[in-house]
Amino acid sequence: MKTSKKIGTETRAAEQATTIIGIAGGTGSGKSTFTNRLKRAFGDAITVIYHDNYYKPHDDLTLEERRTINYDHPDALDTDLLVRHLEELRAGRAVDCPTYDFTQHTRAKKTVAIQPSRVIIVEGILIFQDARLRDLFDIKIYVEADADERILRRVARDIRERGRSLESVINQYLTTVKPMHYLYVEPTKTFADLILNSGRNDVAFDVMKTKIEALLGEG
Ligand code: UZR
Ligand code: MG
Repeated sequence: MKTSKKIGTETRAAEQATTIIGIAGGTGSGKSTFTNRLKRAFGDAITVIYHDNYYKPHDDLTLEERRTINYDHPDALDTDLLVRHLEELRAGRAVDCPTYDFTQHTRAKKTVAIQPSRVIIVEGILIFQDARLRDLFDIKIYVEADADERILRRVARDIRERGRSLESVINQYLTTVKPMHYLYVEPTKTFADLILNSGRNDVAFDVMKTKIEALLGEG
């Protein structure tokens, strides 16, 4: 929350009123579930942006080739675009957010208009990896879960929702997801203001709900 004094311009006023909350954690940690729970509690009063929607498109490659890309490396994401969008939103301007088709491993055609709001939640495995993003976040939360629980959730989800086979999930997990998690995701826990226990998050939810209510009620 960039409070402090009024500086005069409309833009600056909008900037001051925006609090950006980053929610990170490994794949399958429950970060989307926690984020969605907050979104359900506040509806249109808050905005949620998923870094997952900012995976770079690879229209020049075939589906087979796209399946082999390392999506757990920071370079797989168009973080420049996300940073620009957050700056726009903080300045009080709406943005057109890309969307992603996980079954086809590419950007989907439609975009979603995202309106500026007082509270913006940004969610993703690698959002604390980028220094520019870290600087944009007023509150950083890391959702912690054991690796066995994360892979179990991931298997269930990727088969059910992302059109994968058990074999492909296992293969992807061992070749990229797991090594990249320990290289790029887990070390960013150190940047978190709050580390939340995935399996026991009712208290954390209440704390964040109270905090957001206070932010929305302010001035
Ligand atoms: P969450 N991912 C894909 O599987 N395919 C893509 O085209 C783009 C991303 C996966 C990515 C990462 N990795 O582990 C996961 N791989 O989406 C992040 N391999 O999403 O946090 O919701 O699990
Ligand atoms: Mg998710």
